Amino acid sequence: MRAWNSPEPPVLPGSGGGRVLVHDSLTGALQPAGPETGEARLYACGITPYDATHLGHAATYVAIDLLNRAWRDAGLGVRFAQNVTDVDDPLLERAAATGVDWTALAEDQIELYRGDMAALRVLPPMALTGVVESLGIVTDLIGRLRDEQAVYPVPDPEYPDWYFSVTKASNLMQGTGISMLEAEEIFAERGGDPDRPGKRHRLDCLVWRQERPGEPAWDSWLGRGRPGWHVECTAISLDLLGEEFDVQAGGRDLAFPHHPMCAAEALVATGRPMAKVFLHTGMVGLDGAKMSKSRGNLVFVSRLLAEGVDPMAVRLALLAHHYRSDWEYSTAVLEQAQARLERWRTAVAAPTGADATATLDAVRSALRHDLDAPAALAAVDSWAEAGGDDPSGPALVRDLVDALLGVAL
Ligand code: 5CA
Ligand code: ZN
Repeated sequence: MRAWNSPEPPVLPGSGGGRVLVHDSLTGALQPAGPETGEARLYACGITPYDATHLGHAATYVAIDLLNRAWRDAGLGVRFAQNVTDVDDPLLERAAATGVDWTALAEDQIELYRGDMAALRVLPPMALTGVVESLGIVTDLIGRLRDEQAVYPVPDPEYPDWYFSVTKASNLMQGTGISMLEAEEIFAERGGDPDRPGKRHRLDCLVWRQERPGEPAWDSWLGRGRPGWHVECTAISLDLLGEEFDVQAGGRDLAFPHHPMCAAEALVATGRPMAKVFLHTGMVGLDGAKMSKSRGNLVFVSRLLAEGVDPMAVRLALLAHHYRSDWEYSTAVLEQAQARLERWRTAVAAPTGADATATLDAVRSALRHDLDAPAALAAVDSWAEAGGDDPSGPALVRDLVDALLGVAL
């Protein structure tokens, strides 16, 4: 399915060359992300289309967008893929609870998401790839796992659902820093079923769920049913990006079990882990709790925009926090961003300003060093405060803020 449109970022003077370093969850250290030249391959886990797009989602996608922009500025092409989990338990549960058809709910929410991403000037992926339109790709990948004896149906006469055997992969716990007990707890909280009878290992994850009454289902060699969650991202990312692509990205709530499950499946299917680097963003909260659909403490991008808030102020509010920190949204955060946006707009509208070559260097190197947006904002703040008589300063700042930070002034 289509993504959304976003203007091409301007090309900045002196761009090209240089590496982008990001914190990698696998090694727990800063790592160069992407190749030195050529094309970087990025996969960002997409939304499950209900309750989209809250500020937590937006913060994650804006952070990933900084990587995309930093890569382009370094002269790389970017091959960017993103799924949409358009069939899964939470979506079906919400549709059932609200009496809405699940496909209509998904469609509405995907459209809302597209509008929000475009308004926030997030550069689009090549396409949004839904699970429903990718069933053949998913069942093919499960077939590759079967060839390695890494999937099996549970011996349940009524619902012989298929599971991935985590013991077939050596990398499941790599970089997670958690014990098996903690892993089981988190697995259970995030859609897993450690207690399902007939599983060979408590962490084995569902790859194909047989049809239940009232649930959508499709025919396949695994029986009539639908895919489990993790395997969709493994299949879609490998199909669109190839083996061992550069970065797999998402919020920290995907750091276990989602991304390790994908990496484990990819290792079994291809002999290589899914991605070279795994990037995880911090969680945005409201009133002391992670902003999440299940808690219902959500602030929606579309609601702020409908209230007349400038999307660039929303983007600046998100960028004011380092992508790896957890933070709380509040109206004060938004007000500070609005004030900053006004200061910047006033400064770039002036006929002259301070020389901005050092500002460009500072913003560029802040972003190349683990996407340090707060440091980048501080550099632009200093430029705006300084003032000066350079007639090329304002235009350069307008361009660099557009290209690197995605903020249109
Ligand atoms: N469809 C799956 C990924 S395959 C999924 O996690 N969907 S989601 O709609 O729940 O989340 C979409 C993205 O937003 C994920 O990267 C998730 O980690 C991130 N996210 C969700 N809640 C928050 C939050 N409160 N703060 C920051 N990021 C969040
Ligand atoms: Zn995913």
